Amino acid sequence: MRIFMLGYGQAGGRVADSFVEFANRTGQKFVVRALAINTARSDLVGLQNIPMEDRLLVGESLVKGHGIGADNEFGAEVATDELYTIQSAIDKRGTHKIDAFLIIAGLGGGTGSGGAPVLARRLRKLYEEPVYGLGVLPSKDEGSLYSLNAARSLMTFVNEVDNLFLFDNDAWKKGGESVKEAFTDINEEIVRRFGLLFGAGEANEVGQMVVDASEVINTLKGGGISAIGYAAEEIESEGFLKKFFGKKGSLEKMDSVTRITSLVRRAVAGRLTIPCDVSTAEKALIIAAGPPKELSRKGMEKSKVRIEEMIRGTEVRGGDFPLVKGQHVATTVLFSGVSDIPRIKELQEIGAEAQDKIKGVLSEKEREYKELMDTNETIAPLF
Ligand SMILES: Nc1nc2c(ncn2[C@@H]2O[C@H](COP(=O)(O)OP(=O)(O)OP(=O)(O)O)[C@@H](O)[C@H]2O)c(=O)[nH]1
Ligand SMILES: [Mg+2]
Repeated sequence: MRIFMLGYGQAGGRVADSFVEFANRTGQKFVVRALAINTARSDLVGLQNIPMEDRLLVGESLVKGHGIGADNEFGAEVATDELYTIQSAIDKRGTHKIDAFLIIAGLGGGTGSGGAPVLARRLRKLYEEPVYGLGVLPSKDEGSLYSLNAARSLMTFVNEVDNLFLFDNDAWKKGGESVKEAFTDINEEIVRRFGLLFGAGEANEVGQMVVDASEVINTLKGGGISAIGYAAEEIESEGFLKKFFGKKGSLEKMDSVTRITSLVRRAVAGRLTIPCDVSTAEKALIIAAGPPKELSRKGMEKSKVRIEEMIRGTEVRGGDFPLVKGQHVATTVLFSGVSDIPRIKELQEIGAEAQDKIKGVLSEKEREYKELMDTNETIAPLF
């Protein structure tokens, strides 16, 4: 499907940049245009793949290109002020060839966390195409301000988009590695998963049951939060198979069915973009990618039945993403409208605690300051 990507803030810009790199590297055409929007000039300069003319600095009169330091209310204000500029930047690049918008933002910071929901609301008013969000959740070790920002932004963002994909940095960072060191790896994981989803329907090759953009759109219809599972496996060469199993034939045929069903099982049981209870999902979409002869129809049908038994809803779609020269078979399972997400509860709890603490500190500071000033009654003020 053809996507107009908007990377808002640092995380948003970097992830969008990784998508452009991925699309260029793999020859996929799903990124029609990618626009990076930020209040920090240095973040925009640091991008590597989004063309210079598609990097938009906003809020310059307010913050002089220095970012907004994790103040997401301010981030929302800047976005509101700059909506017209952003909107014209989008219009100038053209939206007639697209199937959907995707607004990507880190929800823990200020610029993207505050700006993304504001932009989503405007885009949904202006365009008929669906507007999706991809929200990156902060890691626990980033502190409670980030959790508070994420909890607040999330609640707004989910209502302003047609569907919100979540990705949890905390679930994905590796042990011993700080989140910052891990960003390159994490962003690669993000684009691999979403690349399969968005790339499907734009395949350059023909196949039996190719996934269409409308199947992705219908799975996402109804809104809420979505999670994605993924698994991949390298294909053994035929020489390898012959050597170990003698003549191929029935063995290989059987194998392609089992391969798809077991890959789908692994995609579901493995780490999701946001850990959640998938049995609460309303809809699901299974995509199998790889060389056409490996994409077993029977394997797909069996997997669809299995996922249907697993989720609350009944709408399970499935299809192929043929990649003639692929060396791997990969499956992606999209769970749409999931409702049991422990990490959101956790963010809300930490956020509420932080909010109380901030209020407490403010009133204490006021009282102490008053006391401090009251003790110096003998000194006359300057004015
Ligand atoms: N996955 C991923 N997360 C990132 C990346 N860069 C930053 N983050 C996360 O995004 C959150 C911070 O948001 P940023 O995008 O840096 O903030 P911003 O939108 O630029 O806003 P301000 O800098 O506060 O003005 C933190 O939770 C980071 O862990 C990245 O490249 N990849
Ligand atoms: Mg920033």
